[in-house]
Amino acid sequence: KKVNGAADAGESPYTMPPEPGDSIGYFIQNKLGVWCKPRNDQWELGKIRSTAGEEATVMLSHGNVITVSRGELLPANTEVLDGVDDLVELSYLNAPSVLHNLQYRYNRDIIYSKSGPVLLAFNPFKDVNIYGNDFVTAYKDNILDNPHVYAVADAAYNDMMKDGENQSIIISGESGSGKTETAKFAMQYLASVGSQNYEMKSKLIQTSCILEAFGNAKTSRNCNSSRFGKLIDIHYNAEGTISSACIQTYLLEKSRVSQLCRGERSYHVFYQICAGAPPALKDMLNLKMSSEYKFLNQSGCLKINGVDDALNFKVLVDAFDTLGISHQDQENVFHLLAAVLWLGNISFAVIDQEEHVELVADEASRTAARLMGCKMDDLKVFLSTNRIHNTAEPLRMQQATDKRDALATFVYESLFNWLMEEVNASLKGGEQHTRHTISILDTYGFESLQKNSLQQLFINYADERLQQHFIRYLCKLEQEEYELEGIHWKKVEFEDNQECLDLFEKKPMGLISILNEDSNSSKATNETFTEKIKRHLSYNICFSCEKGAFRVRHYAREVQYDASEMLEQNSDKLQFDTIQLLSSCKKPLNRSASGLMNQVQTTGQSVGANFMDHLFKLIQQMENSKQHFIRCVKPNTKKLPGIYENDIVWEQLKCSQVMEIVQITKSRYPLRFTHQEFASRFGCILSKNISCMNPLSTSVAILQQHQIPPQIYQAGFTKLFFRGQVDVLENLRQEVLKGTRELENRFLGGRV
Ligand code: AOV
Ligand code: MG
Repeated sequence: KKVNGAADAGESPYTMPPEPGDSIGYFIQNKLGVWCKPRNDQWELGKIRSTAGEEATVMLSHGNVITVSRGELLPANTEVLDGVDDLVELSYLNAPSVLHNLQYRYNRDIIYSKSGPVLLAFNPFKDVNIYGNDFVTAYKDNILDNPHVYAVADAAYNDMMKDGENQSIIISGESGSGKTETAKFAMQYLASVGSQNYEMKSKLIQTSCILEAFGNAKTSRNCNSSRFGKLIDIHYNAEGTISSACIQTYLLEKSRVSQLCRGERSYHVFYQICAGAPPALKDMLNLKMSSEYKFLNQSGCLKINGVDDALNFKVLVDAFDTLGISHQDQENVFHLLAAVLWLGNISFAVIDQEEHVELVADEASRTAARLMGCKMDDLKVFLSTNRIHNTAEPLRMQQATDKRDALATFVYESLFNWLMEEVNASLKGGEQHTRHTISILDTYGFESLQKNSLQQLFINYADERLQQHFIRYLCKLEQEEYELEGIHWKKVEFEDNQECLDLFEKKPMGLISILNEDSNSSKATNETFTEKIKRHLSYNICFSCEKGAFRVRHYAREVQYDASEMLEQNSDKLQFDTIQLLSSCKKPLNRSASGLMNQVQTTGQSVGANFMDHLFKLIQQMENSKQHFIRCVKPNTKKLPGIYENDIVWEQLKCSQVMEIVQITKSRYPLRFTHQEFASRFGCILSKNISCMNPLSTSVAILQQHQIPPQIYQAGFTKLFFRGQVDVLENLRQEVLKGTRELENRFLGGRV
């Protein structure tokens, strides 16, 4: 039987505010504030003066009077609600009201707001002085409890201690919206509350500096853009002290080592070492200024405004020291960085009629060989020829430069991976027993560039996967439960990106399966690959294909991908001669490369297959934890403080389904018991004899006897759902229990 408590919600104090669309008549009658769009799609606040038929005359806040169609008006919230902490508190939920509320806060440097369970973090593009030890303490001691990344980290920590459950903090948002900064603040908080161990705390905080030097770069959207994804796991013992930590990284953008777009930079560390290495180190590495290296000077951008690369080199070395990376290892790292730069300067000369080339023996090639620890002759053979079985086939210019770039890229990738292992070894901690984990996820943001390659395809696919996870957790699961339980619920429609995910994931013929299959096949070419995806995927509305390229309609935006090099990029196979060359190298290279070579040789997986594996493990780990969501928002594309562009903000709020989440949160039933749980918990306060009643009848009898207003609960098939607290019942229960105890005590007392 279904008991529908919400059916007669009529004149109760719990009534929800009128639905936005229905209430305009009421606004007109009472001459209340409304939003209207007099021109250029900008919403303005006004008051209705009069109406005639379908038209309304509105006085705007700056005094102008305009006439608009009634249908274009939206109700505004009273001024008392200006700048509320949580969008759920707004009586009227519509685009201008939400935008106004967030702008009201942003203008006052209140960059954090809640939209139900999600923390919205607006990028201030300036220092807002709300971080540091005093603020950490204030959130820890509950002196402050307004929306803040510290409050989210605090909730995660407290939930972990209270419920003994793993937690994760999932940070999303587009490129440059502030994910990495937010992740650092969360980590700073967690390191402070959970560490009596000063060494561990400073190590954890210093890791960011190493990760960013080697994995971040200036792009057109963000001067410190993360070019890899990361998941930081912080492990705690039973007392809530950090026992160890571990950082997993995903899919570093390797191509950046050798190819840059105009105005962008390679990884920060290259500029740091060129600017900041002390003279002795410079001599040892034969290091020049950044402008001397082709890998760095090709993009016409060597500096970032306001960033001191030389100083950051010192900071990096300090971080290495804090993490206990030995001086010998640091020296090896610097050798390899310089080797990569010198490899980029290696040139080739044409030696015959067929335009075959040979490596030029000059400063660049000699220095590169020395720094890598290999023989000059070996490097020469390697870069000027391809070994096919036992014969060496000479290369032409393009092939040789490609091979050179691939080698430099491989060296850098090996170095990055080796460094991550060292960082993790240093964060391992002692023998302390780990009880629970808080994970922080900070990935690359959604990207749509002029030319989008495999890297963007994977970045955007990962973003799409996380979006599905976000929606599933916040919109889908909850509503599905109401539906299954058969309770009265007005469904909130939301954009589901399942169709786009199917395009990528369907087996056996999804985009990634086809890509993996074709990059493992010797017959497939990029042309046959595009033909094949066209044939198999055109049914999907999120997909279209043209010559050498295809388009995907992502939840965020449509992106065109260049398919002309995808198979090579995906297979990423190490040629036998590369392995040979690298194994011939003395320290430092072969130490860092051997790990990666083993990995490449043992798994033999394509980049895509490997990435999918990692992504699924990641999602699973998050699903097995309590999740806290932070959505970062970029208020303008100029990367400047104080500018709030309504349409840019609205785009992002729409993509994150903020309105839908707020709507669901507003009408959700946060408290729930199975009938069995409820009947056995509160059965003691029912005056009737319940022994012959089933749990549902018992529950309903309890609710009716104590006159719980029907609009705050609903009974589903297996559970009771509550909108408000059941304090009244809980208090009665406590009284009954207390009475019983007293009776027992008296009885027992008498006996003793
Ligand atoms: P992202 O991680 O979301 O981009 P970042 O965290 O790197 O974005 O933020 C970009 C820049 O915005 C930072 O370098 C800061 O200058 C500024 N910023 C962000 N948050 C704050 C804050 N809370 N206070 C002050 N400044 C801030 V990408 O990694 O590109 O997706 O791949
Ligand atoms: Mg980032």
